[in-house]
Amino acid sequence: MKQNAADAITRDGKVLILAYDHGLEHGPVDFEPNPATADPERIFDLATHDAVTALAVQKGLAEAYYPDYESDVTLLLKLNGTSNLWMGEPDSAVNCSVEYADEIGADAVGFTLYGGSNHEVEMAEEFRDAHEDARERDLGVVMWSYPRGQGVKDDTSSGTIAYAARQGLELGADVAKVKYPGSPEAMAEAVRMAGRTKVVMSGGSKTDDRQFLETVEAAVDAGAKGLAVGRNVFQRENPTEILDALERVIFEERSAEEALRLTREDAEASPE
Ligand code: FBP
Repeated sequence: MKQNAADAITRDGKVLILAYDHGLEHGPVDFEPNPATADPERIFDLATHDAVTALAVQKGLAEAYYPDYESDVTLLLKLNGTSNLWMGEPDSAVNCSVEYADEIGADAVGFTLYGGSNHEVEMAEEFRDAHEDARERDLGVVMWSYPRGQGVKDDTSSGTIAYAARQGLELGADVAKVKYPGSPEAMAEAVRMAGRTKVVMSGGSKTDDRQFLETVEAAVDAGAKGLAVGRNVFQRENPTEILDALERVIFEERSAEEALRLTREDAEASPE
């Protein structure tokens, strides 16, 4: 069962998760660069792009918008999440049950684990329940594996990210989403530690097209299966163009350079 549970959120074994839980996790500040993106419909529309294998949202957005997109978008329901207003040791409230995620049409569930936080034990126990409930329903399981808190000195060091990826494997995630550890070698080590769990890179804050695509290329070359990205897509002026380029890097295994060139040529050939 484990090897097939995540099929719904992959394409040719690769993954491109469009993440849109920022209104909860970071607040409206993340919509400022592109104010129209405060409207969830914009992002659900984007998620119909061929490159997107799943859209990750919280329960409220799924309830309100997913009924209009059921046939065009694969739903990855994020089960926990906390606002930036919370100032305590990293923790994440469980906002949705697996049963309810399944009821509203999720193909997979997502769960954040803050390894190293003083709340790690409770979070891992909550993950256990979520994981086993998801297995009963044959839903894929994606772990946002983000070591942070008192036990973590450097949350993107090679050792920390390899450990984060390994936590995904040990605890049963189909996909472990980790931050880029700064070099292809460190990413390759995370991939090695994750074994049969697919590693995807977290998009992070917005960077320029070339820098972003080159990092994605490096991660994919190092064995990552793709990307889970929010701001680096929806904060751009033309999010569809960057999805076109990501499709070329992740699914067609082209270089960042080539993907950029082809995407620019397409834009010139059919200007809006
Ligand atoms: P980004 O690509 O914008 O970083 O989005 C991915 C994501 O994991 C979101 O799902 C989540 O809201 C955010 O990053 C968490 O970011 P941070 O690690 O800064 O709290």
